[in-house]
Amino acid sequence: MKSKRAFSNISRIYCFADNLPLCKKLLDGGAKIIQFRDKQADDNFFYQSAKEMLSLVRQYDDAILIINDRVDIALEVNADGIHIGQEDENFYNVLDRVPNEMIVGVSVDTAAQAIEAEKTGASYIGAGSVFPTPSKSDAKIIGINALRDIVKSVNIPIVAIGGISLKNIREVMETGVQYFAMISEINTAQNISARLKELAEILQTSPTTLL
Ligand code: TZP
Ligand code: MG
Repeated sequence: MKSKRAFSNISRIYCFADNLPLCKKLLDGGAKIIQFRDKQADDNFFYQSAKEMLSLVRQYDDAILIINDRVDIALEVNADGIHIGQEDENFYNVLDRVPNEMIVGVSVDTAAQAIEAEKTGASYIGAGSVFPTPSKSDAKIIGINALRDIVKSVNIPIVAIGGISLKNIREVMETGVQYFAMISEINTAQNISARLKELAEILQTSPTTLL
């Protein structure tokens, strides 16, 4: 097993951007972990955007950029990380061909998958979808109890994802999960900075040791 770079412990909020202006708003609002996720773009456009987004992210202290799905592009642009799902390129292969310092995140929906991903050398796990989500039509909903099982099953950082909002984030926090990924609750806010601040304040009410 390769020893992977530690996941960021600077923020507990994991954000998503599919374009540069949105990415800038997130960074200006204090976001430190950004995933570039664009399911529609062709490889050329995705590659150009990833390069530009990485240059932007580099202008902000401690901010990191994780690329969704496209391993080759993450390698070409030398992003901080790659995130893959169970249905993407086999993660044994991915872990084999990325440099040691590159973060590798793996989506799981069961504790068994989480244990497997940890054993293989994943840097972190994305666990969900916790709740119904407007942002991923084919998401499997796992619920809070399955999330709690996943949190208990591994020692690498876990990012909870799917339908997390201001209304239910406290319930998610109670599982002991360290990181919280949100697309719609952050990106559709009128004022993204204010929304990020609000979420960060809630998260501070229960400090968790970040992995
Ligand atoms: N993977 C599982 S659920 C999801 C992804 C990418 C979408 C999360 O978006 P939202 O709007 O925070 O529910
Ligand atoms: Mg994927």
